[in-house]
Amino acid sequence: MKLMATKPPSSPPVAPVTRPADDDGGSVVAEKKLQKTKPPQMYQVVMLNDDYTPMEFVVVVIQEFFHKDRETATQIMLKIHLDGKGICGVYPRDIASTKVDQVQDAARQAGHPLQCLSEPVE
Ligand code: TYC
Repeated sequence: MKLMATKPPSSPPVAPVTRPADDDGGSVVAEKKLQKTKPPQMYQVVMLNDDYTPMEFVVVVIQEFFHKDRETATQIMLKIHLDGKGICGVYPRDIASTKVDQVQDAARQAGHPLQCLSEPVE
């Protein structure tokens, strides 16, 4: 059996179509508002000089925990030796904190006073 509605179904409301103006001068601001994630605050791992830790130990630590080749690790070590401190790497907070722990554990085990710390970049 065929039932007739009294009225034909109404069509759904249609959103007004808006088109961007030819001038797209506002598009950069609009994209910024839609961005939900921002890059994390980064932390630099700073190693400190001391008078007792052997240069070779520092070079090996920088190679092992900061994945630098021997030449780069040696340059970083010498910079720390001459300037008093130097940056070994830059990471998100938890990774930087883990690097500090790894360096300090290795130094303690070897009986060296080597110290490092992490601090926010900028
Ligand atoms: N100054 C140390 C020495 O002459 C070497 C050294 C370099 C120590 C860097 C610590 O973070 C350091 N044996």
